[in-house]
Amino acid sequence: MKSGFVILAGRSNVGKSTLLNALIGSKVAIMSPKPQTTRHPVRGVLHDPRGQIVFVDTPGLFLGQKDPVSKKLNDLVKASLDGIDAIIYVVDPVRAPGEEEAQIQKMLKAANVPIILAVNKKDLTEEQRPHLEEFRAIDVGQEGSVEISARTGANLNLIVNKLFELLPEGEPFYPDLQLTDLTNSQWLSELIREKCFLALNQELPYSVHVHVESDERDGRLRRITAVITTSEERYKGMIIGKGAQKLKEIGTAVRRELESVTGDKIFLQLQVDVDPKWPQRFADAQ
Ligand SMILES: Nc1nc2c(ncn2[C@@H]2O[C@H](COP(=O)(O)OP(=O)(O)OP(=O)(O)O)[C@@H](O)[C@H]2O)c(=O)[nH]1
Ligand SMILES: [Mg+2]
Repeated sequence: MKSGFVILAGRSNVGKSTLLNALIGSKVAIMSPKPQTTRHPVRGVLHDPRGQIVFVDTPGLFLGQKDPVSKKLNDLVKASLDGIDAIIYVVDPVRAPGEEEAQIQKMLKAANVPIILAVNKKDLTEEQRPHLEEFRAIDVGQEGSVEISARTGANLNLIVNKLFELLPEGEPFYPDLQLTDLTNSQWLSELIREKCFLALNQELPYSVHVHVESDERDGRLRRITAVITTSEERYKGMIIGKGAQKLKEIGTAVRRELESVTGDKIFLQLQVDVDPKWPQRFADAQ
């Protein structure tokens, strides 16, 4: 049997988390059209007759902001390259490569780990992927290149086959049924954060942190209370919205998804708090 750790690396918003979920066949990581969605290196476990692959989804490298959260996220990406068996380098031919891509490639070349280049979003037309040729031409010394769609699952089997060739023999790291290293409460916080990202405008997402305060079962009813913390008073107003409409929209989206995944009836109470120090606290806690 084979086993090993494989990291998903690439700049922000290229589809790493979408790819992780598609590879695992279950929603382990949250996804959104906004940059910097992923904040923790989330693990997803693929169980296969050939062995076990532990995929590590990372925060995208993001040079846009100099706040403590972004800096910490970039450090996390670099640190997670330690002790892994292979890298899937995910790129998005919709956007021009630029400085972030150059930095990632420098990091990857220095890592001395087998790389598979995954050119994502194959489901889009060639016109929608104007930078396809530039990305096809990337040479980071990769073992192979695959054009995939994380959204439709196209060609993901080619990645998995290649990985089983590359990975060492070894015992599985996780028990048979375990798909992720996130606890229920961590996953729940992430789900709430995803719904915030989807409901809110561009500048807000980096300023949102979610903590689940309680999660109790009462027969088939599950009662959850969670606090959404943001760094400024004006953001709090935006999250709550006129007549609490926005917060209601976020709550409904969380409840719907949770009910469909678990089959439970969900009672969800969301509260919004302001704490200007949370970004620094987040960075310190990592
Ligand atoms: N058309 C298309 N869109 C995709 C595909 N994969 C991901 N996306 C979209 O790209 C956006 C970003 O996806 P994520 O999976 O959150 O990207 P990420 O690389 O994890 O981003 P960060 O966590 O911010 O680093 C989302 O809107 C996805 O729906 C794909 O194969 N095709
Ligand atoms: Mg992500």
